[in-house]
Amino acid sequence: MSLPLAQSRLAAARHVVVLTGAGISAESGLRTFRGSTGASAEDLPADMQTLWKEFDPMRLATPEAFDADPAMVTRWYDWRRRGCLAAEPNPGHAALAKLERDLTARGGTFTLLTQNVDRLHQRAGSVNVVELHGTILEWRCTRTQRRFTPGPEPMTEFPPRSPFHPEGLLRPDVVWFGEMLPEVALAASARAVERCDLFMSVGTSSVVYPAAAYVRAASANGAFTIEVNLEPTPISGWVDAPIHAKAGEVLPRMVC
Ligand code: BJW
Repeated sequence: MSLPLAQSRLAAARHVVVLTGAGISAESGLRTFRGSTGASAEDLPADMQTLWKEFDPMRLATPEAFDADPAMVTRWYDWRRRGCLAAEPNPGHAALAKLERDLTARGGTFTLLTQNVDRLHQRAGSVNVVELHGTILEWRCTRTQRRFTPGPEPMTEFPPRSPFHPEGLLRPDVVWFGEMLPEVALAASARAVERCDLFMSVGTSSVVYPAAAYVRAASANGAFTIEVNLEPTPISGWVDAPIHAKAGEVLPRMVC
């Protein structure tokens, strides 16, 4: 019922915003933080559970955690960084890149707001990508804030020393709980959300703010709203077209 409606609204839309979360990269083999994995949780070994089932976010994804144990935090982030480098974009990422090409070719606009730090959208060909939570592929000096791109090999020193300052450490250039999102990303998101006539939320549990507030803001501005998720989330009850399916299967059908 919702899929044909979503398809026709997408075909008619001119200014589209898509917000993605970890679920779109699940079919590339990257673990989500929360929510459904598409399998019964009891059947899964620990290394296939959602991240926050196996690891405590307050001990890993906050500035306080980094200050308390920078070696443990950077070791965990280097492990995840290498997982992102080894992953490949999937048909869901490719479909969004095609949607951007099609829309811009017919004079529309497309903005991809992603909470993901894995850069798989860019590798699939998406261009107008706003990284709300930064990227795990770049690290930055705690003293100078200069960015550094580590090579593909595993890091050997934890915490890694900064090449830019004798007392600096390198930390992943991601946004932890309690940290502000990058100002340019916030400004670009606000502009895109305000002007869009269609907003689609894909593979996000819609519980982390401020990203979780964008779909409501777009709806209040009159945009048609679509959700693609394996399971119901806090927004499923009121979006115009809730679609409960795998992003990698349904997005290529929506963007044909
Ligand atoms: C599939 C699928 C398939 C699976 N197909 N679907 C207002 C109210 C309440 C709290 C706050 C608020 N404003 C700010 C806060 C505090 C906080 C917050 O939101 N807390 C909530 C948890 C309550 N926000 C912040 O601190 C943010 N900063 C900020 O607002 O600064 C100002 C401020 C500070 C303090 C107080 C007030 C204001 C920063 C948030 C940073 C989030 N960082 C992380 C880690 C990034 C680095 C890293 O990668 O380690 O970002 S946490 C983690 O959650 C990560 C994600 O980007 C983020 C969102 O997760 P996402 O992407 O939705 O993934 P999941 O795993 O949750 O969901 C996956 C979904 O996919 C599931 O639903 C599955 O079903 C589905 N799925 N397979 C389709 N194949």
